[in-house]
Amino acid sequence: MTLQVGVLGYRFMGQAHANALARLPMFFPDAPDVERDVLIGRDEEALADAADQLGFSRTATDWRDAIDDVDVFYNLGPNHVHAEPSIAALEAGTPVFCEKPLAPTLEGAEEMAAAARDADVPAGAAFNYRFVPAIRYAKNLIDDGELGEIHHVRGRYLQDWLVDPEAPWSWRNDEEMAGSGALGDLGSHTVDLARFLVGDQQGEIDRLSGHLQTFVDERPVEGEDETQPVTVDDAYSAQAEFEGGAMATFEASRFANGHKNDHTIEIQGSKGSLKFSLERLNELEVLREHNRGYETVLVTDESDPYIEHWWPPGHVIGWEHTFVHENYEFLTAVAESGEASPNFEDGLAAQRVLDAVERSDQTGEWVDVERA
Ligand code: SOE
Repeated sequence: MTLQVGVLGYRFMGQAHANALARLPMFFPDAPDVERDVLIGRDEEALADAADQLGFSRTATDWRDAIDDVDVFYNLGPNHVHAEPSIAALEAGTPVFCEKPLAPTLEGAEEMAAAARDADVPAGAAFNYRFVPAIRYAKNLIDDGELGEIHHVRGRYLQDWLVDPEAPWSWRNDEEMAGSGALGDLGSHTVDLARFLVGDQQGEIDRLSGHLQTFVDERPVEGEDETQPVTVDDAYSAQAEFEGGAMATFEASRFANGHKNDHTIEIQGSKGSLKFSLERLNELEVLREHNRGYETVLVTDESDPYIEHWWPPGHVIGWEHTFVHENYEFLTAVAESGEASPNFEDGLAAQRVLDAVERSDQTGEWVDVERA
């Protein structure tokens, strides 16, 4: 059976996922067959061009016309269009795959997770960094007890595309459309990785203290003689505690001059430690013995997670491959009527942490992360 896929959104994420769908049959022959069926957007002309370029058979300017007409619905639009179409698709019994953060607000994420619970179909959350082979390798080390009891988690995600005050305004700078800024866009990834890596041992993030900052509060609108207010954070930081007692620090910025897409995570445990950097995503630094220093493990062997599908050992893979892996897992869950992982519950759990950072920033105090 061929899964007909409907995709809302054709810019950055639309391209990343369309590329992944095209690569699947070439590199993952056991993946379900998919057809890039309908591309959904509002601007008819741009949509037609994008459908042509990205290999979709047809277009629709209203998601309502497409959601129960396809086997899978991908919601890759801006954050404020995540909830309504995703909930409607789930109610129509169509599996949904949604970009992160799940919604602009915790309330929206709760509604989406509730719709996913009621629906008997997979609802996947797009945390692509879980699908970096080195991250899977790290998770296996932690699960096998090689790091012992986890004491510290440090995650930071640094970009610098807004450091110029003349950089144009976009929906990512607007609270209504995005929910939050660096916090939701970047922090959601780091929080998800932290949960993914140590959550089985340490449980959820229990409480935290957070801080948000906006450095430039209005920006020019591209091609127009006006500015728009920036109503989200440009950067956030937080210190947190897991239920199991591990301490965490998190940070993200769009003003980290010199850092383009620098996502790092470090974990220290009683028996060992590890360090990962997205800028060197084929490597993992692992410390296995106190005082013996870190060894660099090259995660490019056939035996490493997902690598057998690509090139001979040492022929590195990149950022776009993470999308292929995540599409493979999600579509396999759809074809086998299995569980998506990560799913909307993971999206909601991350959103509870984002919400706690915002509440703590407002009160200036430590706050508890909301519970299920
Ligand atoms: C832009 O800040 C962005 O593209 C995020 O939206 C992505 O989730 C992240 O992977 C890279 O940066």
